[in-house]
Amino acid sequence: VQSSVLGFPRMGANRELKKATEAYWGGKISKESLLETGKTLRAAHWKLQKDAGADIIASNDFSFYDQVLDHIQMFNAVPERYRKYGLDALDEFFAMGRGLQRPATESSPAVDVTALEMVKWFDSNYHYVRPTLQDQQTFTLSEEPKPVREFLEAKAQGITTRPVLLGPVSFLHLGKPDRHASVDPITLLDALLPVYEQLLTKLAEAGAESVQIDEPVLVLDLPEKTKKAFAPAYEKFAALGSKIPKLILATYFGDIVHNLEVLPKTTAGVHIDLVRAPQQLDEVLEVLGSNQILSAGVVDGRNIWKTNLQKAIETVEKAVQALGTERVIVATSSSLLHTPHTLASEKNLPAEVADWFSFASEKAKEVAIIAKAVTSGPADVRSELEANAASMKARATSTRTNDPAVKERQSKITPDMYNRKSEFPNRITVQQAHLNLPLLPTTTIGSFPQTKEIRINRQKFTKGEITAEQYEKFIEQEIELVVREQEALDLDVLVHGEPERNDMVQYFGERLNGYVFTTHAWVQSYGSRCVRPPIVVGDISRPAPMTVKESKYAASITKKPMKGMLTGPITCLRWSFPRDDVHQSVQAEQLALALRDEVIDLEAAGVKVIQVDEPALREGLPLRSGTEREAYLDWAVKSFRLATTGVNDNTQIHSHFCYSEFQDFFHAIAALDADVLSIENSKSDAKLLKVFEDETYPRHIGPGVYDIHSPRVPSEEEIKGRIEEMLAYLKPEQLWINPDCGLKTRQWPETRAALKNMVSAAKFFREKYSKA
Ligand code: THG
Ligand code: ZN
Repeated sequence: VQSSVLGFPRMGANRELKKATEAYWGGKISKESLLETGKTLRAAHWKLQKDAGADIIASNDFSFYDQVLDHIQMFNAVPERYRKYGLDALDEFFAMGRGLQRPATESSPAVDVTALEMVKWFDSNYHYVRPTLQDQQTFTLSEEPKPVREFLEAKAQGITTRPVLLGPVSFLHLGKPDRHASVDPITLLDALLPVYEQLLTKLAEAGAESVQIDEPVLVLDLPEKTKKAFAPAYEKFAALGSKIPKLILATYFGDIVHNLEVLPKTTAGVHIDLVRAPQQLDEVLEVLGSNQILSAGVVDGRNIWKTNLQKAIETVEKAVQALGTERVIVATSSSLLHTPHTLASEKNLPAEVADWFSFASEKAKEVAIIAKAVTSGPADVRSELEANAASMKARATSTRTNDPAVKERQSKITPDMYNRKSEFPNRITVQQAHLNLPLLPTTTIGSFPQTKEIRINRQKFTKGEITAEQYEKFIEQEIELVVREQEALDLDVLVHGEPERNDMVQYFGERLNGYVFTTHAWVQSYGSRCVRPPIVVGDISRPAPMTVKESKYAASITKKPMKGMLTGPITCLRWSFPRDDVHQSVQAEQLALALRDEVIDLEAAGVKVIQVDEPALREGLPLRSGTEREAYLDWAVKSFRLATTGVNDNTQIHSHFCYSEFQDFFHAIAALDADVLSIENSKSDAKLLKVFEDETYPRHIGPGVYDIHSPRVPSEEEIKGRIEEMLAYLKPEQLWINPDCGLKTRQWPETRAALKNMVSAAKFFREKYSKA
């Protein structure tokens, strides 16, 4: 039995990749220097996995931004609006990832292009860049394709890797037609396959024995035509015989039982996720071709809990009984991209708790141990197995995980705790009187630029170089600055800017019982951006108010309404590493009770508007429709309501969502009963607005009027155009004007400029309606 890792995190133990990439964007380091950092990291990560004992190690899992974007460029599926500038390949790549706005120079014309759409990778907190395809889309293979380059690079280092590719069906299914195109991506399969053929041939020539070809869309409900695409694609590959490497078709994040009839039986092997969907093992074993290998994903690629080795070994042994040792591989459930680099960097975790965790580097060792135990018997790894069993037992029986007071409170939740005091029409009337807002009120989503100064001061405080009083004073000054900026811009509902928060989830995790947090456990979210999810280890409760001091101060220094900012229970849970020993609905309810207290405390402190963000509500949706989805929505909506309905009618509850795929989801958003919603909209081509053709949304709503993920400044005219579009679907009385997400990743000059244009655009329509 061999062991394998499906992919390794790219950032480096100290986020070296993030730092180098941002330095390159900032003009501080050369392209060569950035490329060198990438190379060094790849080499270190291959070696680390090899030393851990993993037999099969992935290459081409590295990317300077996103692996799907790598494929877009490698297949020359770069839209003309980027290509026309004739940029250097790396700059074109980044232009697609994050947009590019650059004045003309003597040698090059001005560049102004927005980013390609970025969407959540299945139900994870990772974002991929969406292939954007044309009606007459053609594909050609780039010269020196990246997977070949990186395979050779590892080979030179003495490691024969297994390159990973995104499969053709998934590549197309995850894509979409470009703005003015109407192509159905999957119909481009015939055009795409020759490119895969060439690429696979080149990989074989370079010496690759096998290739991991990811077809994660097999875990989804697929339209018939997508299902039908598997056979022609994989028959074509099979016909190439030994001209191409052996293919291991990889699926993850769910089961593939509902798609077994289209699972290609001609590949050398199939990888399945047995952490997320252990129940699929029997059925997959049954349909596997007589020579096919099973790659058994038994080490969790999505969470940080130590693997229960005994259980994993039993699962793998079951597969071995059916197939024999030669036809089974022990693997991580998915790429380890979604886990932090190494537990070894964590110096501040309580020792008891640290022993429960396993990050990417430790997981690479786990697959090797499991493979060894199955191959040569437990005696060879006795001490590892004993230590693991002891750790499992310690966690199960720890007092840290169980808090009777929290359980007691959960048992006392009553039905009225899920409802506001009156219905929206009554509430909005008293809120209007209370807040006195103009038509088309303007606001922002909550955060303002996290400047270097803020980061430095936070760091100094964390290191004990400045006192709590000095830090608080600094934060107050920052809040005042942000308030004055917003007053100068003439925004209507202000925010305090969140200078005290590192992250909208981590910050709360650090203030709640039942959580532990890390110092280095970063996970890539998109491009160079990382998050450091706190870890839920036990029952959750709020020892003290978490945000009241800052919001109260902010409200006290302005006459305009101040919006308090909280992260909702589902988002707190989804963007943490949740417990795996208690159902997530229980953890969400505990979070909801803690937030309910916070909401009520904010109201008491004079904060009239409270925004409870749930940007992760949608990504938590089970990937397939059906009863599981309904059950999720039920507890998710309930937890939001539990958190937010404790206030009086005149307190306005806002919520925010970072996505616009509402078609199948609208009823859940409406069921939250939030008074005002702000949602992402700007990059998705008015897709969101189409929902309002069929549905009348009864409450207030602010679809984002510009994309904050890019440094480019939208003009007033551009924003007016957006607002005009919205007014075709929504009444002016219900429309709010706001950017489409928080502004923490932006710089001040562009923020000021964009908001100025936004406020002017809002005023234009406000005047227009007041004259009418
Ligand atoms: N927090 C968490 N998850 C998220 C978001 C978030 N997922 C979706 C969306 N927002 C992703 N967006 C971002 C935006 C900015 C950053 C991370 C994810 C970011 N990170 C800092 C960085 O990489 O420089 C690190 C933050 C810090 O210094 O603590 O800016 O908002 N959990
Ligand atoms: Zn957002």
